Amino acid sequence: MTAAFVALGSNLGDPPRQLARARAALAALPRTELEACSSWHRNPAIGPGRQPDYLNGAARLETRLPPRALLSALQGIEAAQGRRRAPGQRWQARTLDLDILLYGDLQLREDGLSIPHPRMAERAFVLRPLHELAPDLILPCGTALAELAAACSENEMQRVNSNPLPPASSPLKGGREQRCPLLN
Ligand code: A4P
Ligand code: MG
Repeated sequence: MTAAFVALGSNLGDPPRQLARARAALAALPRTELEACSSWHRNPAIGPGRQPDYLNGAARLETRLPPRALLSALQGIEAAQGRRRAPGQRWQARTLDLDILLYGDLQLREDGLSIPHPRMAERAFVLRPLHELAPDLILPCGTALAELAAACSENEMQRVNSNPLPPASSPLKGGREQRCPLLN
């Protein structure tokens, strides 16, 4: 099993409902366990034009799906929740966005798949929920997540859900340093 972190985002339709459905869909993925899910954080959209605020969060999976299969599965969940992509347009408002942030210690730059997610280190809406799940995580490049999270501005982040999943007993809450391991 490999520990993978997925970012969830939504700013069209009914974001709380879509993120709740996305969380359920992640829990139902084949060869995969949903280990933990962050709170949701409301924050302004980064992108062109005027867009509704986003609701963002993060999830920790343990999976036997290879990275490309995981990406396809995530895109299937997006499509099932009405995600429409306008060709050539980035950062448009969306019903649901599911990005792979980390997949074990993998560092990959390929056509259509980059891991770690190339923009994760500069985004409070990614770092904040990820830090909630894994405060002691060291990224594959060697940087401590806590350092990045402390450096980014969280002024406009508003936590809207104080009922994250699960369990206080999650191994990620233990305070020990964690190197985004390939678990077995
Ligand atoms: N792709 C490459 N690597 C990955 C990966 N690690 N995970 C490819 C998922 N997909 C990956 O993504 C475009 C292509 O990226 C896919 O075909 C996939 O093969 P997309 O979901 O179609 O489009 P996108 O999300 O608009 O593009 P991109 O470049 O991933 O956008 P970002 O950088 O993720 O930004 N503001 C707030 N507040 N909250 C947000 O969540 N999100 C975005 C999207 C912009 N502004 C935002 C938010
Ligand atoms: Mg995406």
